[in-house]
Amino acid sequence: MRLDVVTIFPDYLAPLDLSLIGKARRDGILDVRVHDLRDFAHDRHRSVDDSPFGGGAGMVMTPGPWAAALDHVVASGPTEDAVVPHLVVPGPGGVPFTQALARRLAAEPWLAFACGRYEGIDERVYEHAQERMPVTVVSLGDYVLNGGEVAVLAMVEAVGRLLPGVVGNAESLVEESHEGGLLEYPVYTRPARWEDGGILREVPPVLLSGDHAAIAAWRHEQRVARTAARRPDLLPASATTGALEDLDVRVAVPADAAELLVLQRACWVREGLAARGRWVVPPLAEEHADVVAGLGEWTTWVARVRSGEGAPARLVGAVRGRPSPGDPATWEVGRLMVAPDLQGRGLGRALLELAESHAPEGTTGYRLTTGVLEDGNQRFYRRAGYRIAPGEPTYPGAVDLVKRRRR
Ligand code: JD8
Repeated sequence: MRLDVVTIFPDYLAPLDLSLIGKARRDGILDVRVHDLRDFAHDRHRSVDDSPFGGGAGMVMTPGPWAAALDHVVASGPTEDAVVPHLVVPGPGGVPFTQALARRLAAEPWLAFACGRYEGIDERVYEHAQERMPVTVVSLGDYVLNGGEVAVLAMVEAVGRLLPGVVGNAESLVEESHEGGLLEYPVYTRPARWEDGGILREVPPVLLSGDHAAIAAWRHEQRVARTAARRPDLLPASATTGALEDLDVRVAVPADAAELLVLQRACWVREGLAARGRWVVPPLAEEHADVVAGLGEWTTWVARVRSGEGAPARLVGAVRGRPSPGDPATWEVGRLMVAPDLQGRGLGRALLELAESHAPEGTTGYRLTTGVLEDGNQRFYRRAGYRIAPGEPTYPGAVDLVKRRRR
């Protein structure tokens, strides 16, 4: 793969001489060429910036040197596999740089990187470049750097290490974070028993067992737990879809009431807004004491993400059930809630089935209530076999749904 980098700070890219990327260059796997933008600035001061049109702080990089530098790079090709490079321009407003993007770029024979500085590069340079080669503006992350060089160092390493022959055992590329969505498992090496200033720290025994199946299972569990604790947004659907075993599900106790109150307010706020004061939405009208009282009148289950080291286990879902006060053959289900950021992954369905499964012998049907304006919820319950109940709903602004219990 050929990589060209244009910058006003060539020394910033010196780390690419080191370690695996440095070796890959010496092994001819990577052909990295760094160009000094000032070599393409031909005024007395070799200036590459000027004050911004329209005013404002800082300076903007002028188009002339950039156009000349990029044309020089293109003209110094083609490589045997590409006529022009794919130009990657780091910028805080770019598309997020991810492992998936790194994999896509690693499949390209020729990449060029334009490192901006100051307040950025004159916008016409992007037009100039787009007329000659593919251009992608890429951001390393949602924070502000002073220039593109650091981003290029990270991108070249993330892309370069994916090329065959760069990382010794390609096997290790497989089980990494962001490959397959789960974070990596904790790693240990000798000594198995570490004397740390009077504290004996031991390696998890399973890792010393030689039982590879048990080790693989433990490592997967650690990856799910860590991901759930640190990056629930990465959790593949499978991790929360119906897979309650990935979660810590228990019968709620008064100590859970505070978090339950927070979760129910978060899950019913949209319904509350829709009501616009026309009716009371009970979960929003409750205080902590009401939630505690509810734990006495219903059996409530809480689902927590089994968190990794030390991180508190997050309450991500709940549901409750009880024999209907007026008709014990009917099992009432209520307060089904899933943290808004985890909805749509099947956890709600799993919790509904959990509550239904606890209906006692003799139960002939289920009954629950949801918001009359909550079309999504009503569709969800219909998909679970519920139908609108005849007659007046349990409370204003609601609709009751019932389902016969199948034997
Ligand atoms: C390129 C100039 C500095 C940015 C005024 C600060 C990437 N994730 C990222 N954060 N910041 C950058 C980045 C910042 C750059 C340049 C990349 C060129 N600056 C500018 C706009 C606000 N100064 C980045 N990738």
